[in-house]
Amino acid sequence: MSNFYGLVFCLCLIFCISCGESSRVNKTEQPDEAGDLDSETTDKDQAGHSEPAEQDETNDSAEIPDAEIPDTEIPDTDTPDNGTPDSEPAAEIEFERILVDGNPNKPAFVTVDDLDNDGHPDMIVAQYGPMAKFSGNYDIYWGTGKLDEWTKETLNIGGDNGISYPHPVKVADINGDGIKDILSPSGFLACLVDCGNLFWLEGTGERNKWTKHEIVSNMKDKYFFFDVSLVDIDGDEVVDILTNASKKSSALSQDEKLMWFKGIKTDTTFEFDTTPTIISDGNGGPFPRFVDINGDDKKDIVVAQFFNKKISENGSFIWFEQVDAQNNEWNKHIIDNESGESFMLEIIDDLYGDGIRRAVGVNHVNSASKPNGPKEGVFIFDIPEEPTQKWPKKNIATDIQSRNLSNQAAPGLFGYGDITGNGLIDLVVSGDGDSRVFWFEQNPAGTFTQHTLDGFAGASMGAGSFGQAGGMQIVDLDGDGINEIIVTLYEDNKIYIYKRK
Ligand SMILES: [Ca+2]
Ligand SMILES: [Ca+2]
Ligand SMILES: [Ca+2]
Ligand SMILES: [Ca+2]
Repeated sequence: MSNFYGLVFCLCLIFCISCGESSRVNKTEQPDEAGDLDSETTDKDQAGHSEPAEQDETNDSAEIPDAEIPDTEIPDTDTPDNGTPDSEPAAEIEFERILVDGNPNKPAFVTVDDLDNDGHPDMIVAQYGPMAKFSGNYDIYWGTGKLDEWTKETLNIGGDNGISYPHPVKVADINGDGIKDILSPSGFLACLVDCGNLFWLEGTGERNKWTKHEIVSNMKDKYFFFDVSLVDIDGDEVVDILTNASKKSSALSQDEKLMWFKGIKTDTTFEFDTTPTIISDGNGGPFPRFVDINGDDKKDIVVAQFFNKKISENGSFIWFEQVDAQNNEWNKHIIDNESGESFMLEIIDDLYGDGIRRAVGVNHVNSASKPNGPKEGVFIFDIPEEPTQKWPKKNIATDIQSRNLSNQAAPGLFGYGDITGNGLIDLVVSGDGDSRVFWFEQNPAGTFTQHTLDGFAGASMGAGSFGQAGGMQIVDLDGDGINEIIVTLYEDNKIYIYKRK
């Protein structure tokens, strides 16, 4: 571990020395490094050019996450129309690709927040580290207001900064003392070294100095945490943690447990209960969201299910209606059970600019290895008047297919926001098992057109591949009123920002 910390420190030095150089590289468009960006940002269909993916046993191939395709055949009711869109987008959008870090530590996720309150957004990047080491870390990229200038510093969690599979942090003033704090979930898959951990870092007011508070350390029975929400579950006006513990210690042993940890505050102290309240033992998913679905002023929980062995029975996308959170009473409802294993579901108010709330979800399947299974999809759900009924959906993906590798599935993480500046929400979607990153342009309202942001189909894992990408944040990083897109590449080990030309 200490050697690993030394290695990270060395990389920091190299990065800072090369900051100026990397910005010059971007401006002069080095083809070897960046490829021909202009050609990559056109919306041509590249599926016809894909080469068979090669299985590389020796590669670092941590998947995000691992796919288990159901053995039962599920009727494919959502086969997308593979024809060309009815209308071409009004104007072709091109992007400049800016290299933030050409040698990070296998980045998987990013959280954006102005951590030091200097007016410049900072990026906190969850880095898995090389697969063989089973140890990652968080790096802060301190913002300067310029897209090509960031100062990298390892998040100082005290002593040994190694974390097994760190996942995206949440930044908030958790204890209410006016200073920002950080909450970290971590752990993944077989948990060979360390399994699920939850801790929060209490801000001291000094830059990158924190007091660490453990909540869960090396969770028993090999459960791990993907995502956390800081929300008040029980309505006592003290923040709690909503999360989900997933398990996949072997193909036969996987599970989801939806749970929350109560925040306990006195006049002088704040802590989280270290014993969770289990909302569901057996149903849940990586990214639960706390939002009132049925309009009764009690917030409910929506989630995409992944580590569940009976998805077609238990639901690809589900919600838990809050009956009485204080007494832990919730009713499960199935949104859709025909999409296979699924990754994320976001409730988005005013998605089409018409004031109506809808939902966007992605599944996480492999139709190359399971041609009769569900098709890879990006779904828009209408929320019915009576949301306990199934939610009608349409698949807006026209060209996503996982590489034909047993541990891969598509698509993956997505983000939403206005990319083009027309006031309508667009999407950025990691292909994950598909080795491209996509964006979905909304124009006109309610119509999405899929584009490849970067990468090419069928890329082998490793250098140059946009597979297993994370980030997927749409955010204005330089304060010019135009949103950028952050993409972290696990396979290619790069961090990029895409700026609209
Ligand atoms: Ca800052
Ligand atoms: Ca605080
Ligand atoms: Ca509470
Ligand atoms: Ca901007």
